[in-house]
Amino acid sequence: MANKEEILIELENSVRMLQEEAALEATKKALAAGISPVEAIEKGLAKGIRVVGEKFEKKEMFVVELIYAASIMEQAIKILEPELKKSKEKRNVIAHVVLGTVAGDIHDIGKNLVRIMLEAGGFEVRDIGKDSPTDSFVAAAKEMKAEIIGASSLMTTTVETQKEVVDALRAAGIGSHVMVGGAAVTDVWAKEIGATYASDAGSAVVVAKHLLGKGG
Ligand code: B1M
Repeated sequence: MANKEEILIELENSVRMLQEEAALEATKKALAAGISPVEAIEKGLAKGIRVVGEKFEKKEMFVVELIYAASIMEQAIKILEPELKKSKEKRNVIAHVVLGTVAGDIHDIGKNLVRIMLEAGGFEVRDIGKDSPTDSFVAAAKEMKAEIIGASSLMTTTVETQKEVVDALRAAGIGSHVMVGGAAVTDVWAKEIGATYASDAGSAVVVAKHLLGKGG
């Protein structure tokens, strides 16, 4: 049986080389070997898809290949999802979160992982999807009386829209915490726009609890 390191490399390589069957097999192998789904994603699948992104940027891969890599990743996450959600017990809701990818940005794999992890961590999440108009963040925040608003952005061209979300919330008199994340986002940017940065799905839970003064 392959060891943990080998399986993580298999996960990374199969996504990187667009080998769908191998990626799904390696994902099942990871579960059988007791590798945590978060590790399988962060140290395997996601590393592979980021290499695809770099190759796309260098024009060594086409957009169809980027789309195919994303579909492999999504299928693999579906296999991991039940395990990801396992820690979700019946308990009181810690707080309410509105979560979306900002307008102009259709990337949602990372945002969906953040949702799964927040839900598993005891938060009630209203996922308003990808390419979400700023008004939708404001409307959902009001409706849900959300303590936290999460805005994801993967592109340098759409991070500015996170600021628009913060400004629109404040203009509507909503003082909820705003958490931002995504590949194009930094801690410095988050501070600049009056939000809080979370680097990955696991730390989004820690950051969300911290914002509410609930440890983590
Ligand atoms: Co595109 N894309 N893409 N893409 N894509 C990037 C982002 C890019 C960096 C690739 C590159 O060129 N190197 C580049 C952006 C460049 C820039 O910044 N300007 C890019 C581009 C250019 C584009 C298009 C414009 C390409 C085109 O059509 N010519 C187009 C965008 C159209 C649009 O949005 N208007 C496009 C499309 C796509 C696909 C549809 C093919 C697909 C997305 C499918 C989907 O999401 N359903 C795709 C993909 C897969 C990528 C890369 C390769 C991988 C993204 C991903 O899923 N990563 C990406 C390269 C990269 O990110 N390095 C790229 C895996 C995921 C687990 O990680 O999303 O980072 P991530 O999420 C993490 C953390 O960031 C964090 O937690 C997650 C889990 O740990 N996190 C949060 C995310 N959101 C958070 C929110 C939080 C907290 C933490 O709080 C609220």
